[in-house]
Amino acid sequence: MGRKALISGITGQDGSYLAEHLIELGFEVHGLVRRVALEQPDERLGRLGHLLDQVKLHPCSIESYASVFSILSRERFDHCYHLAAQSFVAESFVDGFSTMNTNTNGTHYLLAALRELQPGCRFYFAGSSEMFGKVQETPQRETTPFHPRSPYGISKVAGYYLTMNYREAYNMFCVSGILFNHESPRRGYEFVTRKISRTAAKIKLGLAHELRLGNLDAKRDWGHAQDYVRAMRMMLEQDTPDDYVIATGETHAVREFCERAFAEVGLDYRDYVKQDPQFYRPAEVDLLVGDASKARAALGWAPVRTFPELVREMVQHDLESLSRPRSSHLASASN
Ligand code: G4F
Repeated sequence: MGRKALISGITGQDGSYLAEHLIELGFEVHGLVRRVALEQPDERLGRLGHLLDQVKLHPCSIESYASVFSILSRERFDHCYHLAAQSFVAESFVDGFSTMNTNTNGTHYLLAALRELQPGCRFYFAGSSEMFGKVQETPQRETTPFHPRSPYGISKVAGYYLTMNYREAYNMFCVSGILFNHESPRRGYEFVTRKISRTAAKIKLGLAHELRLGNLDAKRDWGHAQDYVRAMRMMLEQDTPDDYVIATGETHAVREFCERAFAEVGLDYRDYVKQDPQFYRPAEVDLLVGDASKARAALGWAPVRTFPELVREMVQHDLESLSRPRSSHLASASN
């Protein structure tokens, strides 16, 4: 019998790469999606277009325990990857209530339903380097104290401790991956890397004339999402459950991402990037850089893509997709 995996958030960047990875390994892959995604597949299932005949999608609201319980009472899984979340940090300052509700209760509902119905299913929680927030040490590792700086970061700390509590209290195989920023051509347009790569490509093609950003001095440890989903699966295949930092160990400023992305299309970012107060956050995370040596030693995980390769891939993808005729470019809008 092949193994079965359930992915919440399968329509997102990480969910789509993880689904591909698990299918390649022979898993039967199921995904939880909002009903509206099934009603508007062209807009909402874009990243899964090439996989739709290989995954089974279940309409589900992770904000409803009954909805989660109902799916888990119908299908049994070996792995459950909980990636669904309101993941845009800036939005969490605008609507902290729904961010906390979706991210905290969604995690709790899945854990509680698994405990009730299939406690042997291995559970992965998408933790985040945003939990370190105002960092207490550099680089950040599994033992670094948390100091979240946004409702999003706080919701992830809550999810992390819920996951740990189910592991300790009920002896379930529950782990958190503390993933640092990870990007790709499938990244949502609201995140800074994709906003930069897309707008640099637009400016090059004469479709935009400037790029408005917030804090250019914030530093992030940016890896490639395709490398990071491998680590999620590896964590669930260990003998004992544990939490791991996943990061490249390098940090770069937003300004440097701009510099490289614009250089990729032969432009100087200083001629186009304008700082705009509307994109500043009420509390910023100034510097993130992770130490993934535990994951390297225990999982044998290491990133493959470098930072310059990541920037190049994103900009070239946006340049190509924007250069295509309108209909085909819509089809690949969220690749
Ligand atoms: O791309 P960002 O929005 O990502 P952020 O806030 O670091 O969070 C991402 O990574 C986390 C892992 O550490 C995930 F948990 C989370 O879900 C998400 O995927 O912003 C990166 C930096 C910030 O310092 C922000 O202030 O870029 C700065 N920035 C400057 N101008 C901007 C902009 N960010 C956005 N989104 N848009 C701007 O115009």
